[in-house]
Amino acid sequence: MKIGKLVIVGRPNVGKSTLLNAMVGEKVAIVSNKPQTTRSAILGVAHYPEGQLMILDTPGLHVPHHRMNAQMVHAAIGTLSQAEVVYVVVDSQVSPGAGDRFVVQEVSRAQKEKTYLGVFLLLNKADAVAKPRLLPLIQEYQSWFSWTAIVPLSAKTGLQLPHIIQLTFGCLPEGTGQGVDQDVFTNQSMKSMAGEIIREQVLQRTRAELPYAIGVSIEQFLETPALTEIHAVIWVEKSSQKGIIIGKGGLRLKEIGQGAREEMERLFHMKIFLNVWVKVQKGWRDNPQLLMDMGYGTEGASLGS
Ligand SMILES: Nc1nc2c(ncn2[C@@H]2O[C@H](COP(=O)(O)OP(=O)(O)O)[C@@H](O)[C@H]2O)c(=O)[nH]1
Ligand SMILES: [Mg+2]
Repeated sequence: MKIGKLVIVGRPNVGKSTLLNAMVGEKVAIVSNKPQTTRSAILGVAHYPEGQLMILDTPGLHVPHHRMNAQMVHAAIGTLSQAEVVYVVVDSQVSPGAGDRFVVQEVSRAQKEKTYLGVFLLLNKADAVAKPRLLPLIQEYQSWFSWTAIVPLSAKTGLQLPHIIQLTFGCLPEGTGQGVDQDVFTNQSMKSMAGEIIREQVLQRTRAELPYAIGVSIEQFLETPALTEIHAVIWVEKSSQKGIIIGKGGLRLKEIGQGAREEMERLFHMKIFLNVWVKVQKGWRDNPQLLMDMGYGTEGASLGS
């Protein structure tokens, strides 16, 4: 059986987490149309007939402005040292830009320290682009790096997904390891997944600037035979943001809680009692203790030894 360690990097919002979920076949990373949805490296395990891929999804690489963002970018770059295969994901709807160049530079730098078995450029969102428009993109990216292959695909529709998986296993040597159990698909705790699911609901039900200002901590996570009781806090920077999340007559918060509870029950296969508060804490993104509590520490996920 082949076992490969794969790291997915790219600018924010190019579809890295969607790709991880598609490969794993389960939702392990939350997704939204807002940049910086993914805040820490998330491990997903994809099981295929050829073997297993241990996949790290990372926060989007960008020039950071807050301590939280600096930790995110640092953690994302750090994962490159653990990879055997790297996927650099770009959005084929937009021209190659400074953000993509930054990502490729980081991969080039990491490659000086270690030799990868494969480095693929994935032109994601190919479902949304006319084929002739892909050619100039491929030519441009080709001049940036000596890729193992450039593959247009769609994480959303699954277009060309089997092809990239086949190419990936083609790079990996035959191994003797056992891998992890077939029913394991992430290393995240239910507690941290619960926080992420709540954050996804907030991202999906609010607009504009708010996403950057929110964080979720799980204050209590009690498993009983009958149900799992979860008490969570959504942290915001200002009281006006608290108002937005709570909504008229508390309606939006109610929807967030209900949506999150349904998603948790579906993913965890158990009955959930969920209580969500909103609290204002100015500057929480620069507060190391709160960041640790929310799981955005510098440690991040690991692909193991
Ligand atoms: N049309 C299209 N949209 C996609 C595709 N992959 C991701 N998206 C969308 O792009 C947005 C960002 O996706 P996400 O996975 O959170 O990106 P990340 O920030 O790189 O992890 C979401 O609205 C996704 O639904 C794709 O293959 N095609
Ligand atoms: Mg993401």
